[in-house]
Amino acid sequence: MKYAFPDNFWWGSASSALQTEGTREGETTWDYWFAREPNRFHNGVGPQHTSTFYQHWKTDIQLLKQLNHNSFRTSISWARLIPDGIGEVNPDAVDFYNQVIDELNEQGITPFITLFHFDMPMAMQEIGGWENRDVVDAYARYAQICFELFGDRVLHWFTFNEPIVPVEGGYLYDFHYPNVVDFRRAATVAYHTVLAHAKAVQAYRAGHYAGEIGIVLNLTPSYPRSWNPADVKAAHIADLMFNRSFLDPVLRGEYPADLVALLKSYDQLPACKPEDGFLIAEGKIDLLGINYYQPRRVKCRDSAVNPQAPFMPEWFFDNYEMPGRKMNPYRGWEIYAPGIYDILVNLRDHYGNPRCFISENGMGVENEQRFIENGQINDQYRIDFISEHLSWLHKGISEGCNCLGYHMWTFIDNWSWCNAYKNRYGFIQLDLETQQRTIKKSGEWFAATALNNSFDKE
Ligand code: BGP
Repeated sequence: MKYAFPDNFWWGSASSALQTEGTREGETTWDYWFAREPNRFHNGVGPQHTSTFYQHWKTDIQLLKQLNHNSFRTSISWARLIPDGIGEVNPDAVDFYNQVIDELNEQGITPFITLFHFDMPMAMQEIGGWENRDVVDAYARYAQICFELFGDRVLHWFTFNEPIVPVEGGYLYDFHYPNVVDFRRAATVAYHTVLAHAKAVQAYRAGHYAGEIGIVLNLTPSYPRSWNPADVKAAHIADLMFNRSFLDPVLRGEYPADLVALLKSYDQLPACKPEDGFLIAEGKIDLLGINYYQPRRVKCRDSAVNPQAPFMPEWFFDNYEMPGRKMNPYRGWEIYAPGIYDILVNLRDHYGNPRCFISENGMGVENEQRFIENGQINDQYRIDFISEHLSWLHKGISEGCNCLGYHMWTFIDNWSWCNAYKNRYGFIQLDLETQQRTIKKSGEWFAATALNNSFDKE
């Protein structure tokens, strides 16, 4: 069967500043943490060893072109642009981002720019990070500076990438700095991130810039083990905590009442100011980026909660291992392509069918060298993964969902936070020793699909 996509469908990929650029003036939480606990990073490889985009941006953009990208998302590094977070703008950073943006536009590749992709300037973390409302204001100033500097040529802005991940990693589950385990502080961080998002949207609207502004959320559809009411309730609470805590404010301009009531009953609500509600209502977006990697399967808890243990989302559900699920064993994530369709249908039916696109989807695989044939990685598994997801996305579009594009994670194999270079996601293989780039078979497949605006699949 032929799967054809609407005209002007966005074909591209995503990356982020910290994971690709390398060499940087401003310190981030990642640099700080790596210097203290290198053992937390796979093979002790830290954020200075990335795919050298700062040096190779021009040839890398040529490669994007070869992959027939018509759009590409990356982020601006707040710490590079304003090394102490709040002070002077670094002119070298302005030059760098101007060159990248201009070159993308010249090559016919529309730049999609994220303002914050997990890379908190250390100077901002030192004053409390997202727990401090001064950091919210500093971020709003940074966002406004970006709009002024680049807003004439960047028409698609994203305030945050996966804002729940620093909440989970840094304040609940110990996989980002500052390695706190405290739900109330996590809720404060999440809440202040929403305020920061809303302030950036407000500034963007006030400046009457030419483009649109949105956010990128990692949506994990929450599937109950069964239709038993106890399982359904567990899935509902997981959905409130992990999806709707950001989805509702940015699309509806308010939090779900039952999430607020639940947290209130456990005394976990952050401190709110009366004017916050108006601000959040002004944070409604033009465009939603959806990162989809895996579903969340849950069931009602098997055991009673230990009241001495820290309050956690898992007080309300157990994770459920569905028999027969298909796994990506390298990342430990379930592969479930229909999830992409379920997300789009949920947005269509419950959120007014917003303009949206898949801003990340992908498959990280370890030791891909074993698949080299005639000098090229034959990653047929990645082609199968993409085409399967695209076929479900196609079904969503054919049923009226407002999905405008598909971006893969990622372009060139890059540095993946604590996993460093363990799993490779790229269309292009990176040789870590020589920094040589070689297009994988999936890159060729994607280039053809983008060129034809369609692909064939049985
Ligand atoms: C997303 C992030 C990316 C990227 C990707 C792959 O959550 O937006 O930055 O890293 O996941 O995940 P990982 O690198 O953890 O394997």
